[in-house]
Amino acid sequence: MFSLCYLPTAGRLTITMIQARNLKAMDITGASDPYVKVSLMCEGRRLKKRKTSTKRNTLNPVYNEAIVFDVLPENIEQISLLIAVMDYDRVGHNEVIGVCRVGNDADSLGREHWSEMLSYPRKPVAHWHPLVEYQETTSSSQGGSCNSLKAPPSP
Ligand SMILES: [Ca+2]
Repeated sequence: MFSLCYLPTAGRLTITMIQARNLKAMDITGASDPYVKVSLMCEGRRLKKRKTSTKRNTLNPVYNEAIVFDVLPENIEQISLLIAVMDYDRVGHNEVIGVCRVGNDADSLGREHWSEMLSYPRKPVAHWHPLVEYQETTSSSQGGSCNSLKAPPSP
């Protein structure tokens, strides 16, 4: 479960990772060491990423951690968030437990959550999201309107 909150005047998108439950066990201990990686995406490209702390040996982690991205109002329509729950491993690669997406171009709940956030600016909106298996999407789109995200706010 996470909440989304957008402040149009400040151009600030806040995602608060609240908790997850019934995660898949990735370790032989029968549990996982989950942390959440949030990527700010634009047309298939990752612009920025942030992650939460790692909760050790649990399938029901509680985070209550806020992640903030700067997104100008003129760019909010083009971006989406890729939220990946990861299992930390001391040895070898960290594995993806599952992902979900929110944004204008996301599926059903991801799109509804996003439009609810835009309809109620400054108000955090929280929802549970199901995790799906991660599939790497190959996108060859380059440049385009994403470049404008780096522009400074107009005076
Ligand atoms: Ca692990």
